[in-house]
Amino acid sequence: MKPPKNVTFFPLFFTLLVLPSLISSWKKEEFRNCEETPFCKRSRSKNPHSCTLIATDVSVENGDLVAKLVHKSGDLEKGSGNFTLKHLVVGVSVYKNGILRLKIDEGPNLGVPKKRFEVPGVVVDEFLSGKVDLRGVLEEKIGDDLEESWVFEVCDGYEGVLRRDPFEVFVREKEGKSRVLGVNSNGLFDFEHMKGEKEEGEEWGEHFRSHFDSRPYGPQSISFDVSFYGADFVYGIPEHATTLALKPTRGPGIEHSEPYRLFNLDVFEYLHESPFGLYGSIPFMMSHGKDKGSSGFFWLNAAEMQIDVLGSGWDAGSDNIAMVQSDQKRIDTLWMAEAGVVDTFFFVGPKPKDVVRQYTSVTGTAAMPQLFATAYHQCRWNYRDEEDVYHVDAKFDEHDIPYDVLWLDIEHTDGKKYFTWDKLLFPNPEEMQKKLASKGRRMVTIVDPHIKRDDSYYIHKEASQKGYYVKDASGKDFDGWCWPGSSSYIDMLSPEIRSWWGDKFSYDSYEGSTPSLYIWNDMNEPSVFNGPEVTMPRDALHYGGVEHRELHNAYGYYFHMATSDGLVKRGNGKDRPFVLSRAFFPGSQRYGAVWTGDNTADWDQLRVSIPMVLTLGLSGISFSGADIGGFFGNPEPELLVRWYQVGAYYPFFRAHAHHDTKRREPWLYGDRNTELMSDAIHIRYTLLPYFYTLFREANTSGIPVIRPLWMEFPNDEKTFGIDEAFMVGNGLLVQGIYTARAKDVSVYLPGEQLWYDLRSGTPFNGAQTHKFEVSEENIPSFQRAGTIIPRKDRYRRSSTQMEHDPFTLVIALNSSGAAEGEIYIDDGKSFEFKEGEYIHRRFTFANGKLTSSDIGHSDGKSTYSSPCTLERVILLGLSPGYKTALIEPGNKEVNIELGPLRLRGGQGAVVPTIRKPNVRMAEDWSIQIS
Ligand code: NBV
Repeated sequence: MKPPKNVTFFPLFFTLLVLPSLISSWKKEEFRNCEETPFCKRSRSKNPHSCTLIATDVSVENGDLVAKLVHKSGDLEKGSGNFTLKHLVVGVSVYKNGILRLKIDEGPNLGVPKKRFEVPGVVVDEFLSGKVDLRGVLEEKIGDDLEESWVFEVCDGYEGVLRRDPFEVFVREKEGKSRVLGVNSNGLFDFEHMKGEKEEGEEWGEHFRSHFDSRPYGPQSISFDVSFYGADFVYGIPEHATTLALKPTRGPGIEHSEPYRLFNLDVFEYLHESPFGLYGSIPFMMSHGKDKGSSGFFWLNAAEMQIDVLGSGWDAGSDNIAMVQSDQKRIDTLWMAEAGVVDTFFFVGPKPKDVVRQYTSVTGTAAMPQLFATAYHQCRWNYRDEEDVYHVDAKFDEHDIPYDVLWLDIEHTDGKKYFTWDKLLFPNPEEMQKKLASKGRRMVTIVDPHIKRDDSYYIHKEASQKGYYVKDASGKDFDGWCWPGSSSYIDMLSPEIRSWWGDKFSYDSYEGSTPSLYIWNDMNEPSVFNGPEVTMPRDALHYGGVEHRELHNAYGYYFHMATSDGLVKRGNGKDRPFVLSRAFFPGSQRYGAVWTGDNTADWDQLRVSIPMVLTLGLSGISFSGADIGGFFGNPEPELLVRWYQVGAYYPFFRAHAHHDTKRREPWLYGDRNTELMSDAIHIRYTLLPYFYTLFREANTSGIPVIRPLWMEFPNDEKTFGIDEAFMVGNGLLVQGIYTARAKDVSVYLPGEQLWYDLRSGTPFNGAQTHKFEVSEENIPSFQRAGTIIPRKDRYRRSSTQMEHDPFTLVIALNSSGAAEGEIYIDDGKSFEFKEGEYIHRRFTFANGKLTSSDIGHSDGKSTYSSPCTLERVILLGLSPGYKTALIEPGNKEVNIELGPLRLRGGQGAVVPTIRKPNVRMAEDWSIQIS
């Protein structure tokens, strides 16, 4: 969306009245395609083996392998002016747990006009301290090569190879030497080095529509191919609204496809099936295949990137003599970036979860959210005023629907000046927050990075005086149009500026804020209405002379980081922050949640939300969701209900809508629909203990809360292409309904074990596709035999009010009559869990005995105390004949009865139940049935 050109006056009412009418669906021509992006066009037109680089002067330095890359003929290139780049510098290092890092940059001190940008603050310190000195380095001839290459150990079972001529870096299995992952196996590597001065007549600037990019350092792109060996599919590189398994973008039969673009953009009404880049970018891809399992590749680079997935036969006719063992199946990909350096990470897997663990060991695992944040959020642009807030809050109670957070969008501010309140609409913000807090509810306000250029606005005054804004190419504060009109953007690259920004969240500074207020970062791509492609010009300048083109994709990440750190500071480091961000980058998982932006109220967008959230999850960002109901447009009631039923399983569960849409709180569509939406929300609350345990798993291991089926069943080929069904943890399989008036749906249940319908308890065979009748009441969901799922079955107003409620365990027995599961409990808000203040227990059921034992505390003792007890055990798949249960400690015997399954949205099935064991969740106990 763009405001009219030459607007010099941008009054407030313009924002509200005129802008919405300018908003229309996605305008392709407003955004660059590959053809219009010189580096992309150039890289894409390269032929296999056009790279003539060889690695020379190889040596081991400080435990790394170091080499120079030169053309066979000598120097790299004759530069213009007085500058000749002789070589590129290659560094190969190895880190714990099977990770190889490959860095390539311009050689030092050869007259390069500017040091290329390396993205700070993404790779975590723990990873860096896990560097290992290269072991087992030896020379070996690869294939028919004339010269020797260098081989070294990566980890047990895998070795790395730095091939000299032709230059290539790959990882292979030690035994059998078959390859896993490689860079430049097709010889597409290219590195445009910066030049000194322009030659006569040379033009480096670029035009796009009415915008001009001065490109003061000329072209500086990098591209190379990456091959995933043994792969059937590749996944990852969010954010795109498309399938989970990435479709090829080039190759026989594929015409006019764009590469997958990674360039953070505020895209209006995005399409549900497109390789176009959306709000966030994670240059991480993983492969999966039957033969080799999974491997992964990550390029730490914040410049615009374009990635081609090359379909088989893409190189036909190009004389691409395989540099690789020809019998190895593989998927080739081409990675192209406008600037930056090569800083890449190879992950050997071999299981999907290993790759995710390896990737998150580099960029960090997900932050542990507060419990309230994992519950239901109610949002809309905008809840008008305090009265509206109280009304919505009361209606939830009237309809017995729980919710935890009420959100305020941009209209709550005084003229889109963040950290302020519209005094007429919100005269008593503190009181309002306190009233909601008394029911255990929180509020969220929006804080965007564009700052109104208004001298009476304290943020603007300070930022301009201190020089904290991003500068334009001429060195003046960059001035762009956004919601408040003329705006400048805080330079989030600087740690000093981030810290200043963080201080703005202190209770003293942010007037009207209380401890129950949390934050939403929107428009942080950054969105600039009158900028090229609705963002900041690439030649804008950041702290340290970094050009915007070099860090564009990380701008929103630093903003998210600064906000999240600010919330930690305001509470003296005691409370976990909650910040939702629209833009993201690798590492964003450490700072909070993200959502999939401005989707539309239609069925296709409901469907695509699942692969989008799954992709974010396997790329480290577990805490994500899509706007329930669709942001733009008015969902028909059936769509809204189905959206709640699927959305109840999104890790981030929030309803949201554009201000032009009809109000759509869950009680506005008639009693039946209210009941259905309420059921869906209740399911989430019932399963909160399970979700919270999964959030902890994501926090410790990086494994996402919701997962593709193949992550749990990596050997089952039938799961590799599935993205309409998903796993919640390892225990639940959920299938969405994505069409109107659906009568039946086919669901593939993987694995050899049974699956129990979540509401009826009916068992279904695994390794089969079942056709299920579809009811309006719920969407197909199943518990996997062999798992134990913790629930809380009492209905309250908010998650906070459930804190001391007792638990239910649902045991789904496998064919050996066994099952296991976990529960994680802590205070739900502080960081004390980091000091061991939590309960983490494993439940094991075997030989008729259920036992609870501590995990995660080395001394076997939990220091966190909780009064919570176990009120019910449900046994699915129990053979007949069991009558009693003996509970220890206490030597108490109770009968096994038939009791209701008690999940809302079901028909009241009855199942074997042990009532009131009343043991404490924090303690060791056992229940023996006979
Ligand atoms: O702040 C207004 C909206 C917000 O509701 C939405 O969630 C964001 O994605 N925001 C975008 C700006 C304008 C959208 C048309």
